[in-house]
Amino acid sequence: MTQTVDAQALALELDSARLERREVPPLTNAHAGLSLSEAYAIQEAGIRLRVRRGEQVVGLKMGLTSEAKRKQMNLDSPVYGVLTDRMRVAADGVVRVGEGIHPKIEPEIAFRMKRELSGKVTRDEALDACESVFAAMEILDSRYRDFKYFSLPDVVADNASSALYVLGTAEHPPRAFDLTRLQMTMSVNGEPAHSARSDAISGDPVLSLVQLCELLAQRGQVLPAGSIVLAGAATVAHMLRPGDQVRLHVESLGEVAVSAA
Ligand code: 0L1
Ligand code: MG
Repeated sequence: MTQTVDAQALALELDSARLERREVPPLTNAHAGLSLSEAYAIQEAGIRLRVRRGEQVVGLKMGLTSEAKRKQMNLDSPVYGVLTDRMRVAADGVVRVGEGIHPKIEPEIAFRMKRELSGKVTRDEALDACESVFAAMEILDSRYRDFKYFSLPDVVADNASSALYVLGTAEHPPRAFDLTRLQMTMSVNGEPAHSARSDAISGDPVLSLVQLCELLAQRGQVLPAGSIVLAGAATVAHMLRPGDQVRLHVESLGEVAVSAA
């Protein structure tokens, strides 16, 4: 497909906004016809910038996997983004709100892959390729003004709003539990803030892996062995404020927490 935008220049625009912690208008304001394929090319150029500065790609995230989330953001289909080692916050660590633009946090389930997965795979094949499953939270931070008035290509170009993530320390064999029926509750300052069952994630978090492989295949890519995959949020995201103590409990998988400063 012909590229009509300068992916490198637009990636630099978003990268500078992230590093300087400032909001920018959605790319589609100036590039109304931005396609999803061009948006992924911008995302890839943005990741290359980070890798050139020493970051290592460690995995992928699926976004917009729950109906609640798609409604919240007024966007209609799942997307993926890339995770690097520097985006990881230690379990029980601190997220500095002032180091982001307008960060939000959301409850997720994550997988560690033991084998590469590519193209069209079945649920069983996806599960067989997983090493472990665990609780996780994603800290999102759109580079766009007000974190909401954007389109699917805008979100994809902005690495699906990735900022940070925190992984639970208890990893479990992927077939140890029915992953569609786990109760997930994210509490803020000791009060339950958002709850859902794990099938709110793509109907089944394992199907997020299946969808991710299909999306990657459209770009001629595979899901590498060793990757961490955030399967997507089960609920809407919570806007982080300094002082927030956020804890996610996932039935059978355990807990993961961070505090905001
Ligand atoms: O992980 C997500 O669901 C985020 C996808 C992008 C939309 C947003 O920024 O909330
Ligand atoms: Mg997410």
